[in-house]
Amino acid sequence: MRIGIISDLHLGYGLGTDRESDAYEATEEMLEKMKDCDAILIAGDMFDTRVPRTEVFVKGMQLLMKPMMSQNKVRIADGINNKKVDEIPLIKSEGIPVIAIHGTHERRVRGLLNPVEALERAGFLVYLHCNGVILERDGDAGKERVCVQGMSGVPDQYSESVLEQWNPVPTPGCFNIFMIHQSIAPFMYAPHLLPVEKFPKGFDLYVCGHMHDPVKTAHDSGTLIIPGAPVTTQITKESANPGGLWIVDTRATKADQAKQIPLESIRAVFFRKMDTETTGRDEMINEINQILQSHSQSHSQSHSQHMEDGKEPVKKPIIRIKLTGKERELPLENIKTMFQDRALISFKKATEDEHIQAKTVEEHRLSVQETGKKLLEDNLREAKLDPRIFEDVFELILENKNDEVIELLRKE
Ligand SMILES: [Mn+2]
Repeated sequence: MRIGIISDLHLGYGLGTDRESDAYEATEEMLEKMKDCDAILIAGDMFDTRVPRTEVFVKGMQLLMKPMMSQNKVRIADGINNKKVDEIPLIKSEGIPVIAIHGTHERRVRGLLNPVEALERAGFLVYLHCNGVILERDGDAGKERVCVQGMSGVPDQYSESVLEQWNPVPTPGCFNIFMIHQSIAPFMYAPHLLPVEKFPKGFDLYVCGHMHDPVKTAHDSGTLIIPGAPVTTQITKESANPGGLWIVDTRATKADQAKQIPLESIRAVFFRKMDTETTGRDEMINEINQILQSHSQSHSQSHSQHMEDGKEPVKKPIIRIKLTGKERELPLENIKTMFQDRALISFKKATEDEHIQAKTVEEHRLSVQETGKKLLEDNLREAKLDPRIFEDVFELILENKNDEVIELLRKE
């Protein structure tokens, strides 16, 4: 079987900014490129928020119509660990099955429906959390079976124990896929990491959502893929590899099994450090011009007839400049305006708080909800309560579940 694998789509990311359609366009391109796949896996963070706006949610549904409405020979034959196959209401059973887990951005307090779970109830996909399904297809070489088991995102401090308790094992006679959405060592740094060595043994393919930089490596006797994010949500590195679409051919040899497919709809990202002591306004403008020149050259090589074809014009690249050295008055707004038709430029001052720095200027505009969340987090910290519960507390408050808030705080 040919399995298309994507992750961290973050639909709804950059709402109200120049980048608001980036996630949709990348997802649309990836789904188009998966139209002859037998199944599609989404390894979490399909949406950017746990309760997407209706506009974003319906966009997600419209995107999923494409695989749902195509023809396919694969059927979902069986469930693993209490996944009841006949209870999955897939809209059109001949469509390409989409199998998804929820990510950290979509996780909700126990008892509240998360958006990926909601899509399963509406018939758009199969949702997994500590369970799995077996896909079956008749081919020239006989029946082929692929088993997909998934664990949705849980708070990092519980990831090891949840996985241990679930303890998935490969299904005999199948190509076995294990899918997870967590902070995994050694692929990222976070206070609580799940070491990759704790993954269950014997799977043919390991798929990890959450990390946004793509990776392909060997693991145990199989292959490990981090699909990565097709939209850049954090720009902090000199060179960021865009994530995106991977296609796995279960019949190919291990070396040829997984391939990343290049995407055209992804916005180019450039990151530069500039020392304010040696770089003035003119040097900055020069550097930006150079970036734009090399960008348009490399772009005209790969998509020569783009503009002439009357297709979409090339997306403005993101240029992020980190200012180091002593703080100095520089006409930053002026430079941004100067290039506004050619690039999305943002500056990051050395003195800014690290946490906020990782976002672009547009993203700084916190929504009312985010501001409320921040206030609550600070208050909980001051009251010497575990700030890790703040997200749950905040969500329960939003849902008017006051008794449950009190119960949660009492437990602490
Ligand atoms: Mn993500």
